[in-house]
Order: sequence, then C-alpha cells, then structure tokens
Amino acid sequence: MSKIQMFGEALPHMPWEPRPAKSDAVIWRSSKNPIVKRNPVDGIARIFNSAIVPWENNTFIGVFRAETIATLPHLRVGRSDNGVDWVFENKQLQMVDEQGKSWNPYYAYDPRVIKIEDMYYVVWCTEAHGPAIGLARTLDFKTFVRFENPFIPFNRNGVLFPRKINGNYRILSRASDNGHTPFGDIFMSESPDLVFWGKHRHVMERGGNGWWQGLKIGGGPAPIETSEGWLLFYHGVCNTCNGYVYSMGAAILDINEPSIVKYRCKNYLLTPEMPYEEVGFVPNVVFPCATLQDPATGRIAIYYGAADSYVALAYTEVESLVEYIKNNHESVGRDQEIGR
Ligand code: BMA
Repeated sequence: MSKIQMFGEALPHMPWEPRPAKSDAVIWRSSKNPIVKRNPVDGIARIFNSAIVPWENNTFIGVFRAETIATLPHLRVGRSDNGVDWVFENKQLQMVDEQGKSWNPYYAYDPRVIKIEDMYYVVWCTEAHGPAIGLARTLDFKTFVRFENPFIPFNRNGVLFPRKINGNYRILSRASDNGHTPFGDIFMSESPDLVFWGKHRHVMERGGNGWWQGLKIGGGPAPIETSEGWLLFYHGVCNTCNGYVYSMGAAILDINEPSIVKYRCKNYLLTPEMPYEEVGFVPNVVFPCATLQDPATGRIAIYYGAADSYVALAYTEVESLVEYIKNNHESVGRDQEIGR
C-alpha cells in the first residue's frame, strides 16, 4: 500500500506494464506504443490527443481526436476491452442542444472526458468564431448534449476537476489566440451549475528555469485527487528554430484552493524521444489528455498524443511520482499564491 493515497474508483483491470527491469525511471512508455497507428479507420488519417475513461463490464471507452483524409478534426467514440486495443465508431460523434436538435461544431479537437458523479462531460476545443472551449454531457456515449459556449474565444485546453470543490465545479483553461498561440498560462474558473462561470483565477505560469515550458503551458488529463493535493499532468511548450516542442510535466495543486501550486516539477516527465514522438504530422509532440488510475495499487496509466499522429501510453506509480515532483520542486512566479 502506497503512503500517498489516490482517491476514486478502484480499477484493478486497468492497462499496466511494470517498470522495466533495472530502471529507476519515474515514468516509462508502453512496449506496445504507439497503441493507435496511422489510418486506423477508413477515411481517417490520424487519431491522437484523446480521452479515455473506465466503462461498463470492466471495459474502456473514449472520445478520440480524429482527422479525416481531408484533415478536418472531429471527435469519435472508441471502445476497448483492455484499454490498449481500440475499435472506433464509423461515424463522427454527434451532438444535440438542450432541445434535442442537432448541434455539431464545425471542428473539434483535444477532448478531455471527466466523470462527475454519474455524468460524463466532454470538454474540447471547439469552433466559436475562433477556437474556444466546448462542453457537452453524456450518460451513454450515444447522446451528447452540448452546453452553450461556456467561455468566449480564444481559449483552449479546458479540463474539469472530477468533483466540486467548496460547492462549485472548477475548470482549468488557457486563454490563447486564433493561431498557434505563442504564450499562455493555466487559469481556473468556477461555476455552481456548469453554465455560468466566474472567479477566474491564475493557477500556473509558463517559465521557470527550464526552457521546456518557457513558451506556454496547458492542462492535460483531469486532475487526480491524492492525499498531497490535486496531481496535474500538463503540457509545456518550448520554441526552437525548428518549431514548437511539446513535453509533459506535473504539479500538485492545493486540494481546497487549486489556484495554489504546492509543488511543481522543474524537469519534464516525458519529452519527444521515440520515433513516433519525434516524427509525424507535427514533429516533437507529447500531449497528455487522459489517465486511468487504481488507488489500491497506486498505478497510473497516461494516454498521450504523439506527433499529432498516434495515441501512446505511459505508466507511473503515484508514490514515486509524487516524491519525484516534491524532490524537484521549483516555485515559479506567483504560482504559490491564490491566483486572484
Ligand atoms: C496545439 C493543439 C494540439 C496539437 C499541438 C501540436 O495547438 O492544436 O492539438 O497537438 O498544437 O500541434
């Protein structure tokens, strides 16, 4: 039993591969990577930054970012018995408004799926006169009811917390621009009903001594509740003369006031090193969007998009990970203050 506790549903059947022998890595890649390869479905060129959650009868379900051979990003449901081998629906995910009338975004990408009580919420980057946060709810992954735009453009990387905090829902997001935004910090907003959002607080700023997160940062999977605080995986971006490089980092946010960063790891946890991360439609991208975890064993599986071309999987254990984050903590700017 790990000294650091994770809270949430047991998941003994989650995908898992032990840390490679003789390795002291904090995080290690699946030997099956990439788990979703190019041209996975007729007419679909690439599936990558995608969200996975546990589903009925010990199976898994996900909302995937897919791009057609006309390169239009859209969302698509996939199912898996083991979390590694996926079968995708042969149609795009369809959304309706509160009246049940069809209401689909022109484009949709980078979904996150968060279960809060008995409802599943999909947050994605949607078209709303520019990129903005899309939000929909589903119970069955068949009917997706879309909320009206929770935020004005431009905003991306919306990530809900898996429960209310002090009575309100919380969402992370990153204000951006209309293109390949060359700036950005992580903010948090709160809402009593998922419709009206306010108290927009600053959570984390780009930068620190390491350049890997010097340009912009954005929330990744839904934060994981632990005895140390909210464990947040995020992406950090560095600008180079050959373009952006996306890596994955982690921080621990205060459990009651997540705009306070308790610990932030100065080192990246995963950076493009493998051929499927370094070479693809967009080279040098590691983009985490989902985790599965089992509180009893402390196991965490992290799903990430690789090079805007593949879905890949990495593993870690909560205790060694949290120790690593704490041992490599770096306080950046005003991160440790309430972000008012
Ligand atoms: C971001 C998003 C991600 C993508 C990344 C790298 O702006 O569009 O979907 O993985 O760029 O291309």
